[in-house]
Amino acid sequence: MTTHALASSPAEQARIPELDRIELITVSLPFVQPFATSVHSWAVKEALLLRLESGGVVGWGECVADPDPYYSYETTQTARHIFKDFLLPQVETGLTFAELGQRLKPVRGHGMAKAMLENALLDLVARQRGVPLHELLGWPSRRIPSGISIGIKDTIPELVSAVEDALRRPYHRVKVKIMRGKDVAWVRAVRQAFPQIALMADANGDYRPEDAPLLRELDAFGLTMIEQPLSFSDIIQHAALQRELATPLCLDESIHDLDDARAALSLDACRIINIKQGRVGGLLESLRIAAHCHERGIGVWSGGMDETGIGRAFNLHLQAAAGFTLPGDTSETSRYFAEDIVEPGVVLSPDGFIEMPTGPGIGVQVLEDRIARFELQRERLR
Ligand code: OSB
Ligand code: MG
Repeated sequence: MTTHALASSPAEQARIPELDRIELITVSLPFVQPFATSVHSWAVKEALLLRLESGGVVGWGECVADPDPYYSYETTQTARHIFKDFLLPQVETGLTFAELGQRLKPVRGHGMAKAMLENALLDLVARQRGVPLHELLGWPSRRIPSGISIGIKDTIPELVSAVEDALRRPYHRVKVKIMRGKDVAWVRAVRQAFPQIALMADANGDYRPEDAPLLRELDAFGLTMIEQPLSFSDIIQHAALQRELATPLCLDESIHDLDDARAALSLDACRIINIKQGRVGGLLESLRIAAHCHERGIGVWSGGMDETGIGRAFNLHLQAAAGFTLPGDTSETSRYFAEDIVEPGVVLSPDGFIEMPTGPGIGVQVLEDRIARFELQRERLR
């Protein structure tokens, strides 16, 4: 298949229906346990949701931005501002998704706000047609191999026991967060306890180029990859680091769109890309990045942003596409929330796979009464 055939989704030519009602809703869901990266620890999931109504059909989108800028410069407030003042004014009945994408191009960055809009429109159109989202995207259903991302812990035994719990489910790959001071000894302990598992580490940009000798010590543990060891803004230094390491590097925060992915690959800055549809401007740009990587033999996988069940469902449908061969970060709902805002939640089969939702659109039922209970703010725009 050519890049074009792989990248060009039937959804590009789908048309935007007349929107009768548009609402932005901010919800806050308590996490079962806090989630910590090298940068910050989150005890709740605050998410901006977009609810679109057309002819009695409702479509949902979720913005993956946090209320704070500790993963990305985008926040729930910047996404609200960009959506209301710059994205929504470009939406017109009858435009194709490809045309809408072109209209949104002049808005620099703000991929999380753009993804929320595209998600809600795609869910709406798929529901109106009565087809599952993966079908609108052009891919048949498949079972998704699941991985898990384990946050920074206080002690090494706590980390080892969290990995042990994950393997009992069983997840297909375990990612552990690392940071300066919680790295080589921590990964060594996990590797010694579980010599055979697919294991990787994610630093969320905590290291500097001069830490290369320390990071090279991780080569001893046969990691599938090291994710985003250096700054979110630095592709060049990742290229230099990749030359020093045997372990493949994976970029997350550094990749905001197809152009970033092209730059990273032409510089050999990584051998794997973590595609978060919510970070790169949506599902259609994700498919373009996946196709570009697939053609070059570069592995991709779907990351996560601890989404509610709405965003998690979008991540699942994306993984129907070719190229998503590595297990992603889509984990079971019960790992994040005691109560979610959709039904059914994500559960692993006994062999560690997730079944693709089968209903129209994202294929899960959005529980509006639950949303009302977790709601911080609701703003009607139309
Ligand atoms: O770096 O991949 C990351 C969660 C929030 C912000 C950044 C990251 C993550 C995760 C968890 O690793 C992914 C998930 O379980 O959804
Ligand atoms: Mg990451």
